[in-house]
Formats: sequence, C-alpha cells, structure tokens
Amino acid sequence: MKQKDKKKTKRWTERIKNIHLPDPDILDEVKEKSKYKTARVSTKANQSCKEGLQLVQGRIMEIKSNYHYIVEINGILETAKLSGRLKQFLYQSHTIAAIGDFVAVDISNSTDKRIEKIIPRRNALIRYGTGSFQKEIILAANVDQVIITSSWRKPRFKAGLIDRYLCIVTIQKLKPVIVINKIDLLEDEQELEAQTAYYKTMGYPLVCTSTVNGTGMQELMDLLKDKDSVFTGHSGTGKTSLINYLEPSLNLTTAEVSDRNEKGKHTTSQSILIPWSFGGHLLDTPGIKTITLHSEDKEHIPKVFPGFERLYGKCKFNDCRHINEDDCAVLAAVEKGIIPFERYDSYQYLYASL
Ligand SMILES: Nc1nc2c(ncn2[C@@H]2O[C@H](COP(=O)(O)OP(=O)(O)O)[C@@H](O)[C@H]2O)c(=O)[nH]1
Ligand SMILES: [Mg+2]
Ligand SMILES: [Zn+2]
Repeated sequence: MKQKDKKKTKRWTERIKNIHLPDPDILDEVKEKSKYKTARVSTKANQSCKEGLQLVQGRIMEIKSNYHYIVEINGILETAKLSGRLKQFLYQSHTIAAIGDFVAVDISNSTDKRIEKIIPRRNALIRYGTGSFQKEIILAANVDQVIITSSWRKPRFKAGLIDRYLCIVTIQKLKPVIVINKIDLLEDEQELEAQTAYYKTMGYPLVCTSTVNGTGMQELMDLLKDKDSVFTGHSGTGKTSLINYLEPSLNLTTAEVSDRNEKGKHTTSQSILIPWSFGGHLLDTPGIKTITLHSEDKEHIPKVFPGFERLYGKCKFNDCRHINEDDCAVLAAVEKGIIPFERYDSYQYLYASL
C-alpha cells in the first residue's frame, strides 16, 4: 500500500513539473484595476527571500529616495535600503514601499540594513500619476484616518466639498474625521446645526475647532490619540495651525508641512511619519493635496456618497445611479426628507462632474 502511495506522489510531482504555468508578468500588460495589481505585486514581492537573513520588524518613517528609507526598529530610527529582490518590482509601481509600511529588515550586516519584505498593507492612500503610464503612487500605508479639514469662515464652509472628500476617503477604504475649524468665527448656531446635522446623523465623526480660543481641541486630540492620521483639506483652512496647536514642539517643521513641494524645498524627503507626543502619528505627505476623484471613481459614487451606503442594496437595480430609475431607495429617501435636497443636489453635481 505504502509503495503504491509513494509512486502516486512521484507521478504527480512529475506531472506538475511538466505543466507550463503562464508567466505572471504577462498579466501586468493587461489593463486592469491597479488595486488588484498592487495586491499581486506585493504578494510576488514577498515571495522567496534568500536564506541566512536576520529579520526584524520595523516601520518606514521617512523616504529619502526610492532606495533609502528611515525605518523605526524597536524605537530607534535606522537607515535601510531596499533589497535588490524588492527593487525589481519598482517598475510596476512607483512606490514599492511607502511611509507607514511595516517591513521586515535584514540586520545581519549592521552597516547595510536591507528591507526584505513589506508586510501586507491594511490600507493605503493612493494617488495616480498622470500621463500615459498611470502608475499609482502610494502616499502612505496603514493609515487609520483622514482628517478632512474645513473652516467655518475664511474660507467659507462648503458642504459640497465635504461630500467630495468623504467620497475620496471612502473609495480609498479609509476612515474620515470631519473638522470644521475657525469656529470662533461662528455667529449663527442654527446655521452650523443645519450644515452639520446630516453628517452627524450619518455617523461621521465631526468636531468643531478653533486654534484661536481652543474650542474642540481636546476632542480632536482624543480622536487622534494612538492613531495614524493624515490631514487634508483646502489651503487656508488651518491644517498647519491645528498641528502646531496640538504639538507645539513641531513648530518649525510644520510650517512646511505639506507645503514643501510647492515651495520647491525638501524635494527628496517627500513624506514623513511624525509621532504625536500623546500617541499615534501624523502622516505628512505633500501628495495629499493632489488626491482627487477620477473618472474611474464615477461608478463608485452612487455607493459611497455620504448617507447612500446604507441605502445601496435597497434600490431595484444594483447599478442604480439614483437619477431616474424605478424603485430607487435614494430618490425615495429624498422625497421623504431623510436625505436633504441640498445633499442630493450635491450628489448630482458631483456625479455629473466626473
Ligand atoms: N479665526 C481663526 N483663524 C485661524 C484659525 N486657525 C488658523 N487660522 C488662520 O488661518 C490662516 C491659515 O492657516 P494655516 O494653518 O496656514 O492653514 P493651512 O493652509 O490649512 O495650513 C492663518 O492666517 C491662521 O492664522 C482659527 O481657528 N480661527
Ligand atoms: Mg499649511
Ligand atoms: Zn437608487
């Protein structure tokens, strides 16, 4: 019996040897959604490490160049390079490793530490490059939340902008926090309530802040504590002021937070992960400014628009655009006043703009 089994196994392995598997790289020529591509690239990149390595876990805190990284290993910042094996995957993606990535570093050569593996990401903040090769650019990995910063006045609060940011963040599978800064400029409480009630009802964390009189700053700090956050929002809403208020010791560096590329400074140090003294990290990347909705995102908008998610399965057609379809749960909710007309209007505007 045993003999027979052995024979069987042998024959199987021989057969497997003779099967020609398609070259997985050929698949990369196929135009496809880059999220699948990323998944496959990282799987491939994590395969087959050479032996005799002394691997420890670290986290990428800063990227000096495509090949030089600052990695935190057991609380100490170390310089590490990308292993040759990982480098071969660079042509497929602009960034094989990003800030926030957890990595396995080979420390067997103390003067030449090498990043050997990228631990699969929980999520990533992605921007697409322009031009015919729309390579994706991973701005940051393993981000807990995106702080959508707006201001009540100067510039004036626009709910439509919040909708747009919420869609972007949701499509990227990240969690949003809405901040309305400059609340010291508030004159009419009712107006604020009218503008924010919908987002609160739909379950989005929302905090009104002021770096002038300190309103909401403790609440914001509690939301940031022990999490990795990235600030986004239009220029002048107070991102730098909020960060400086929360972490006064950062003063000098944050004057340049996310403004570096604009001023043509520090172009080699593109992104950085800064620890908050109260726990968690601030992810700073100049690229966050250029995160926008793409025409490919259009199909997702009917699903991810604020407040539509919970209604989505309830429309008659599962590709319902909520425009003129029969038995549309969104249109019904608008009619019943569950979704304010202003939000539906904003949806139509956003959908048509793509
Ligand atoms: N009234 C008021 N002004 C603020 C507040 N926070 C920031 N500002 C002002 O808004 C302007 C833009 O702030 P800044 O932090 O540079 O915005 P950023 O472009 O988003 O980084 C500056 O003149 C700040 O002094 C606030 O809470 N209330
Ligand atoms: Mg700023
Ligand atoms: Zn519908």
